[in-house]
Amino acid sequence: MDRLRCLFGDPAAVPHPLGVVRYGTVATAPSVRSGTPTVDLHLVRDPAQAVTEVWTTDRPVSVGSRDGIAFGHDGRYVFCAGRVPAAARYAPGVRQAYRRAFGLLVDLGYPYVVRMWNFVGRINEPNADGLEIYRDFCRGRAEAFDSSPLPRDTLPAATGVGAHTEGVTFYLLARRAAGHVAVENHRQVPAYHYPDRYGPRPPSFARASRLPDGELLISGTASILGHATVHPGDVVAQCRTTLANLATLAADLSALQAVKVYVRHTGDLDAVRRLCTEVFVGDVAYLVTDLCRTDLLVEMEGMSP
Ligand code: 3EB
Repeated sequence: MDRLRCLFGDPAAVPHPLGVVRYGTVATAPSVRSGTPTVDLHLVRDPAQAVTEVWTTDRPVSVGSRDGIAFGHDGRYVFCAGRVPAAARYAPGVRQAYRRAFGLLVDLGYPYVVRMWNFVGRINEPNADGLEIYRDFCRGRAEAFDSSPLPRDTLPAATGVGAHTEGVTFYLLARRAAGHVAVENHRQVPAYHYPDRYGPRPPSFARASRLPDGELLISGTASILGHATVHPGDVVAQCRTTLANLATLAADLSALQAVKVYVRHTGDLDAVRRLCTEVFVGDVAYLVTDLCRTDLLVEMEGMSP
């Protein structure tokens, strides 16, 4: 079928993994391991909560690495992962790493980026200039898109959350062929139009990407209406708003796959899990980490097959 699939489990059980992301207790630079591009993200404190995410289309994969970016591609899709080391200010390193990744996509012939994930250490802390590291990251990312060699018409769906190790790790999925559509959410201002009270450059992402075969890749989604956080301090209400935001993108939330739920406070996990199990049917990964706004307590993403 060649459709893009994501599953949580053992990569060895997948015939042709495009890329593997291990959410666990250590961070490593992306590399090709056991024949597959692999990246370890430090998003878990309790090893029992570790999750391995595997992307595949069931087609044979060619792998490699260049400029610290590990990649796997199968003729239709490429998975790439890169890392920006800890720094006093992130915009230059993020800009450079993104540009290297985009250059690689051009050279490999997969210029249509449909989905990106960004894991930002010390996300809510100030950089050397006092700018919040998430905002610093957004600046570098926006600059990379400003001078991107990629087709300029759409931004990818994305996730931007914290991590327990310093530095920025990112991974992405891109297509060889055009044809995906960026989707916005009428309940939310497009993130790339957020006012500058949220930072010098707005976040560069779309709310979802609709692929030509029908898959819908949904960005990290939070309790934001218009551009404002709603229900600060109330994790249950934030979950309900987030689920309503997801429901405007995907008609049937119970069909979502590879759902990841990022929770700021360990103490909120039980409440979040209770609400999510009422809605999601497939595997759900719960990850405890800081989020891009200090008033956000929960963020959710998934893929509609
Ligand atoms: C939001 O809607 C919540 O910076 O890549 C969600 C998804 C969020 C992606 C990003 C940020 C990002 O603004 C935060």
